[in-house]
Amino acid sequence: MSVFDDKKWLTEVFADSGSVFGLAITEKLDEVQSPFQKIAMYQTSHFGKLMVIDDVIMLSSRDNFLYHEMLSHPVLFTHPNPKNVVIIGGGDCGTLREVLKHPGVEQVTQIDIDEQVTRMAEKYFPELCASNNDPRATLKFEDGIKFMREVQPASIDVIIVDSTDPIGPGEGLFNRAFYANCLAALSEGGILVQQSESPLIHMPLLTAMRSAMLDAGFAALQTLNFPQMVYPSGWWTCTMARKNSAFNGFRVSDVQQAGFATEYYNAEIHQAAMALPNFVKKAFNAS
Ligand code: SPD
Repeated sequence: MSVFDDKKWLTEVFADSGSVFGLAITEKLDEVQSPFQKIAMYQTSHFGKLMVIDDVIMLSSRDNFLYHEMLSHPVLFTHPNPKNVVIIGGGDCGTLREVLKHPGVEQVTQIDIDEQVTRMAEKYFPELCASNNDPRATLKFEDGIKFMREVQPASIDVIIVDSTDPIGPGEGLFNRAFYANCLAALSEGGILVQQSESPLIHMPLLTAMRSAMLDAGFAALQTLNFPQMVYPSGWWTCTMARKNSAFNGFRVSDVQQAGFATEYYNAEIHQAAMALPNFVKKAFNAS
């Protein structure tokens, strides 16, 4: 729930943790009500443009690189040879841009239910959409849950779920049935990665996601943590779930020799993101 008040502060209230996050706004730029959700755009004083969906902050120009890089590069450098990648959600195209930096990726299909998110991103975050015309990219605007139910089994190497919180259209992306369809869609050794909220204030959701992934039949899980100022608590995670086999590190020398630029991600960050605090390990072991 966020409020844009007449003092030009946009504040998002996190009732479940009794906390609030705010950004100074200089102008409301746009608002559309799509068939699925309300999408608003703001100009902030210090964080560039800001996209808010159903009153929940999605991304800012200034710090989206953290989330988009961490949702893309760790999983792509963990899989031995990812060629076919599917992004569920991700309509702002920031994750797509990162995935397309990998020359070995041959095909990326992005499925976001709401075309309006991409149209708004093209207008207000053109830098994130700069690679949308890459011949390897296909943008579909349809239900990602249905897509995953119907896609050819064992045809995808990496699935990235870049969704909203588990409310509204994103709700069905956080349960066992969806994960079971992802598992079937993945090729041998394939990996699903999903944004998995804050370790500090969303632990019940994070442990429920992990349990649902294991219940669906995934062989191994790995949760990575990273900073994300504009999300609740400023501390966020993504969780990787692997088909058939355990996690066994990542391709460190390929990261070090990657011929593309990143702002946050590197081999040391990847290593550090895998380190979990004791309270997180305890919660995972207990669930
Ligand atoms: N609390 C908001 C979490 C939103 C996560 N997804 C954002 C999508 C950015 N591509």
